[in-house]
Amino acid sequence: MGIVLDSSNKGANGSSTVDKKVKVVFVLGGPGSGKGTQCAKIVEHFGYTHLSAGDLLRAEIKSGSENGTMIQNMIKEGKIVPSEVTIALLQRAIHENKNDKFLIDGFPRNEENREAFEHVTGLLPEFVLFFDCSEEEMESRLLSRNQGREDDNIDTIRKRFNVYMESSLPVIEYYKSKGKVQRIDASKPVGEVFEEVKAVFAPSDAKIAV
Ligand code: UP5
Ligand code: MG
Repeated sequence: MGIVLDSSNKGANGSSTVDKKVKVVFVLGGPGSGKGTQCAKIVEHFGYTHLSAGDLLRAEIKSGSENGTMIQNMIKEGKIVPSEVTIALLQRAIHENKNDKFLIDGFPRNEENREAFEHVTGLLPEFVLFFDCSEEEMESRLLSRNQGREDDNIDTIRKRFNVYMESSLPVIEYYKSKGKVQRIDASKPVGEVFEEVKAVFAPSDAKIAV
């Protein structure tokens, strides 16, 4: 598979480790569980920077990058893009941002993603926010999203669910075994879900109210 790596994500000494001290929270959950929706609210209330791996990959397609066609084909098939591509995009986004706390949404999606990210960046998540939602509810949300996403059709949605069950749930299980998972019941209305999310972030991280 033709993967083109961009060396611009590397530091001056050629090392690819993230060299500033940053705090990372992984936001995981099935397709349509509400990761993006809740991340926007967390940004607003708790001052994190939101990095959606899927959004970064879609921007890479739009930018006409040499990896664009490969990424587009993987997304249409609901497959997981090679780690080095996604990690390079995440690393670059972290480097380019002055903030020191990041929500990484939709990544890592398999064990290999997880291991490679740890190895390349040296970063471990503070915790993992897990949006737990029934497949029935996720499917209905995706089918009524209407934002023109090429993967929001029933064929691709089924493939995304399979990949989630087979490859992504084991990552959540891994973090559970490390005591790092904060499970949220994501099938409730947006506001109710956020009440649960707030309880995870507040009070330690809350912006000081004035
Ligand atoms: N909605 C949200 N919350 C709701 C609620 N509580 N009640 C009712 N409706 C709710 O929400 C989805 C829809 O539901 C929206 O219309 C929203 O209004 C409504 P959203 O917040 O967008 O859910 P999210 O979990 O972000 O769903 P998304 O479709 O983005 O999840 P995926 O994980 O499938 O998509 P992602 O963009 O992360 O990845 C897409 C593809 O990119 C993957 O399939 C894969 O091919 C590739 N990819 C990689 O290869 N590697 C990566 O690391 C990341 C992605
Ligand atoms: Mg999303």
